[in-house]
Amino acid sequence: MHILSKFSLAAALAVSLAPLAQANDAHHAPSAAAAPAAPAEVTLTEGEVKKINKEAGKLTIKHGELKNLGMSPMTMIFRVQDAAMLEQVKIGDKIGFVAERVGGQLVVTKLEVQQ
Ligand SMILES: [Cu+2]
Repeated sequence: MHILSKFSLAAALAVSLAPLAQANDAHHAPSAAAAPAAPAEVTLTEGEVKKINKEAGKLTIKHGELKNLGMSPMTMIFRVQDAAMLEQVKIGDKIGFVAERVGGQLVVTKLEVQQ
């Protein structure tokens, strides 16, 4: 009885650890991949460019709800992943963008100017 319960505990642990390892892999993939390796469909959040700071590589965006960050609409500063993004926009532009938390900072990882 004692041995049996030990065995089943080990088995249960092995089963419960397996999905955890997979989840970790999945979590690491996007942060390492600035490359277009992930074919995941991305939802763009609406925003309006309020300020462009090329020296600091930052954008002030009045943004809609950011579901992936659990953030309500507001105006705030984001770092941009690629300095070229700052050349794409001008103040007042309506944009669609994706922001992610990278090393404690909010970074725009995708940006499209809306027509
Ligand atoms: Cu915000």
